[in-house]
Amino acid sequence: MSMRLGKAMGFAAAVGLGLSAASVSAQDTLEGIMKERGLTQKDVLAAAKTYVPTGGRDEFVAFSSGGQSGQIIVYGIPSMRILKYVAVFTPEPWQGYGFDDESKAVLAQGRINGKDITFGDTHHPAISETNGDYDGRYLFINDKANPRIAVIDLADFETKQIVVNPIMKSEHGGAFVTPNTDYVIEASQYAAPLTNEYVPLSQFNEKYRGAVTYWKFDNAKGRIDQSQSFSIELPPYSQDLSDFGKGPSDGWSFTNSFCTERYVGGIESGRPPFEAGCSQKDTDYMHMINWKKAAELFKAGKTTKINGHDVITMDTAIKEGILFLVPEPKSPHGVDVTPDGTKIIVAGKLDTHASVYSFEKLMTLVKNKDFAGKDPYGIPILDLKKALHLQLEVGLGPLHTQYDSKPCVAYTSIYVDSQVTKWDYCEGKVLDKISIHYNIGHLMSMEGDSVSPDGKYLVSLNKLAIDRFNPVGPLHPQNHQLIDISGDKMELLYDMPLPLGEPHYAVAINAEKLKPHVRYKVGWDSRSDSESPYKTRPGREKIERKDGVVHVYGTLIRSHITPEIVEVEEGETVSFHLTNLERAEDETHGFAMYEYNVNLSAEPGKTVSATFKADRPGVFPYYCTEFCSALHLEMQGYMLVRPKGMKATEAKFSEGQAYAQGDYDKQVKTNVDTQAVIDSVVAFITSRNFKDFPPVVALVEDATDQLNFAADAKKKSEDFATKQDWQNATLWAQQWFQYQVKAADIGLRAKTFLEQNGAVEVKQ
Ligand code: RUQ
Ligand code: CUA
Repeated sequence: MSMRLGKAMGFAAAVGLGLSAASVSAQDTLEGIMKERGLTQKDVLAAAKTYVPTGGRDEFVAFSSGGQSGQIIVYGIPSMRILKYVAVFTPEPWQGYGFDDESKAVLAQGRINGKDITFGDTHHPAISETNGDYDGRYLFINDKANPRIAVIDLADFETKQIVVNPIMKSEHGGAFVTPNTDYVIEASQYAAPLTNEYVPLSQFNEKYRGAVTYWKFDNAKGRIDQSQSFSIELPPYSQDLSDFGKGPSDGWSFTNSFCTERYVGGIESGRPPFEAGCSQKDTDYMHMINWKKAAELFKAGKTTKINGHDVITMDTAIKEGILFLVPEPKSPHGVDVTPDGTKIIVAGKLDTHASVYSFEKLMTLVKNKDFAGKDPYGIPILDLKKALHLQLEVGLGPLHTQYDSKPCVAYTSIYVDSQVTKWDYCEGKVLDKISIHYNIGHLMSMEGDSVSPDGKYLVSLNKLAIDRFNPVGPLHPQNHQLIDISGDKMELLYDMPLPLGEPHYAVAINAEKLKPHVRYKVGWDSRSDSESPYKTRPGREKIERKDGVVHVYGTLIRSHITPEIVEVEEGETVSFHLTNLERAEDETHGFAMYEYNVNLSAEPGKTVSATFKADRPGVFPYYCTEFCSALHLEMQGYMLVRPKGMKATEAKFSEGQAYAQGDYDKQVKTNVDTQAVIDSVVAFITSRNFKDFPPVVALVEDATDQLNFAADAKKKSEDFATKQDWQNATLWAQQWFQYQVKAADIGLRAKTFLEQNGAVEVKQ
């Protein structure tokens, strides 16, 4: 069928010429599409379970580690639509992260021994908790390569703080939080001296150490308080994942380890490699630590300072009875406390079993000092058999465990078999298995780390995608697979390619618990969460030279940057401070400038700064990078750098006189007509219960701002008109019109919202 005929038929259908059913294309029926695309009933069911129609919202929001990208990936479940990348350890231009002075200061907190680290190997995100339930306030994530923990505020999804671990050189077992987010745990991985000095590997057993750090979180301030944080010295075993107790086990934390052989490698000199040397023994150790008692020891000053940080030594920990070891099957990886806190599940990478420890049994052994022995450092070892609730064969290469809303039901990732095993950890039986693609690492159930998991969905975070997607070269996307766990049998619903890797762990929260704001108070420094000293109000824009710096106090609003012309002298340090005056949702302005690596993002209300040295004479255009309005391309300006010693010249403008009185009168008439439209929209809004709709209240606030600007421009145009300066009178009348158009646009958005959301008429 030719294009033209097709169009004609579409037109005929539209005007209701009643074409017969036979001419309805196969593309118009479900059966037709299924046939054409080769979809099965199961496929269509899966699509229906995951599809979120336009404008719809997801039930859960997942925060995934972005791996070495140093970011966090935010996506919705069940649609698996990516919503955001949160910049954490790595500069990210779109968000201006690592480009504006405010976020540079956050990244600078993550410097190690004076060096900038511009990546992070993120592994485990954790959502803040209240009484063991996710509360949606904060998010934490660790960096394995350069031991650091970051704090992200979920009020605006921005990274607020990075803390550097003062004693570790490698870590893995973070971030996990206590049931009321009093502490965030970080456990080391590859042992190293806790000081920064050189120690030969021949002294590995004596001088290399592991550690676990308890970072104190100040819930009121939303920041980690380093002065109230402490660590416990551990043997040079490779500590791994950690988890905090909850309910009956609250007050304790659990940290796995592997390579308790303390093997030091050396393949280059003919010794067997680490992988062989580190898997000789049949068991490794879980470290069990009474962190509440440890916190008391810290407060009582029973610590030693290492690199200025408080450390409870192994000797003190043993003497005070806060540190125990529990054997666990060969090369364990995950350690996961059950939602009710009564059991701890550990899986050994080289063992086919998952081991379920009973916290009650562990405590009885501790209380009765019923020890099976001591490790070389004198730490009491509990008896494996006496501590177990049960062991169950779950598959080859079990790694991590997540929990269902149904009691006693757990899901364990099976790396080697590429499967998920669903099992009952109370009774010890396998309930179901499902294949994934391929080599699953972590898995995530909804709110699966909390005291009350939501069940419903499970995401399999696979290490390999291999053949699942369109090929894009040797580096493949990652594959997150969505699994329906609401019934008895697990059902695979969706494959999502993730183009940032390698994601290790993810956590998902019920979307209703997240209430991020859509704008900042005008003049807000979002990184320090306080009013910016550079906040600038409309009409107060200025350029000020102070202490050798040219401070440009500017504003951004559709569609101009004030100031539009900035002239400085070669060699001067320039500091742009830009405040986005918008109140409307999603009206972000960007700011990019030639040559100086300046690229800012100013969300509504935000104040951001960029400081640099204007080191050569020249002309440097700047502009807004977000397509914010019809006249976005005109949102531009120039920084002029005069050669050193040259006098400033008064700008002479060359555009000439274009307008006469007739033009002015015509524009004013347009404006008066436009105002009538605006008035009718305003009348509609105010006659409805708009105050019951917060998004509309915000829009009205914003429209009012625009109308005030319009009034201001109107006044200016009239002043020029009285002076018969028709050029400037007309230009200001056009500007007055610009503000009216923006007000009308916002007003119409508000009116549509009210119409679509069942607003009712109210008596005036
Ligand atoms: S990791 S695949 Cu949590 Cu870093 Cu287990
Ligand atoms: Cu502001 Cu484009």
